[in-house]
Amino acid sequence: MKRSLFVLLTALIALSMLLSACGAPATEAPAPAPAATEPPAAAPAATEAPAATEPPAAAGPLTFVLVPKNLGNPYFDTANNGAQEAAKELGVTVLYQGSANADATEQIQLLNSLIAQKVSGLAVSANDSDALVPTGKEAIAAGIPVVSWDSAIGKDGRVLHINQAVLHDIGAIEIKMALDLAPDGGDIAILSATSTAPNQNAWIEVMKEELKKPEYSKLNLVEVVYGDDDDTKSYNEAQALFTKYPNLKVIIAPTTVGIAASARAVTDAGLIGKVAVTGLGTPNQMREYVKNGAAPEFALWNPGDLGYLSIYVLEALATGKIKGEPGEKFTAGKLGEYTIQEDADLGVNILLGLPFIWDKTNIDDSNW
Ligand code: RAM
Repeated sequence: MKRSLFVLLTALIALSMLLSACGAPATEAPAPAPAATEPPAAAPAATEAPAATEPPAAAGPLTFVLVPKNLGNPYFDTANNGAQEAAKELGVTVLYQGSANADATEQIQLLNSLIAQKVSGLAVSANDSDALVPTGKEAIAAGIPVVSWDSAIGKDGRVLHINQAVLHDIGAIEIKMALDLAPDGGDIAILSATSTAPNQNAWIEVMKEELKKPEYSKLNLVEVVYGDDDDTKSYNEAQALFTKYPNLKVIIAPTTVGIAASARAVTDAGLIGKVAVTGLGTPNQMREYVKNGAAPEFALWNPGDLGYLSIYVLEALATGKIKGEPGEKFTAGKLGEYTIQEDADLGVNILLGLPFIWDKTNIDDSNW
């Protein structure tokens, strides 16, 4: 990825502000990014969230579907809580439907059935960027607005992508945390989600670029492995890393499933203090591992806000308030005003804000 020195410097400044807990909007982001000065609050729990298997309403008000990579992941459940909050405010119905596995083929089958049911709009966290493009195109041709959120569908298969944080910041913050945890350097490994996941793959590319910087020269990336956002597979992959790399110092897991499984594996193997885990996690899943020292610090944005924003965008598209063109502005309830932007990596997109770091000083401040 080509970035100017200016952009690198501004990203570094944004990062250092984050790390000193006095964040400000990322300077490279044209859209307003809320400052990450305090831990993201929980979105209220959904009281009337429809069951995942419930079919969309046949007629009447707008029915949107929030599609995660897979079901059974607290990260996506939290996003759904935010989506249900937006649904109530907007007077629309939001169904939460996903496949059992984080698998593109299963996800495409689900999307085809939702297109056939003529839902009013789709918000998808993609299991594969390219594979979902024809399905997204088909939906758009059928008059169903498609946005991706969390993990992007290729540019032609969605109107726009709702981006959780600046891509570069997410990768860079993870390498920064790895050095915090292994200041003398050593072997590090990445335990990711699926090998096709567009979001994790983009962050891993950034991490590899970051590792070329002189300040990270002591960190030695030995392998990238995939736990498929499946708890058992992620746990087993973490264990295999301990065996294969006896001097492993850090596992970076850019997935909420992988980081929790890795921290549990470190704890079970009695390796706390020898191998540290970091990456992207949810506070409730990571609290015990922050406290026992297996995962002293990790980062994330607020998935509840991401789900909330996705539904506001979908409603604005479905009702013609916006067309999904760069420069258009709209207001997303409690989150305030956003401007649609366009960049080389993500095409047309909307930026939620900044990632946030949790450690033992603030892990009890968030309950989601
Ligand atoms: C998992 C999923 C999701 C990702 C988070 C960080 O829950 O892979 O796509 O954004 O981790």
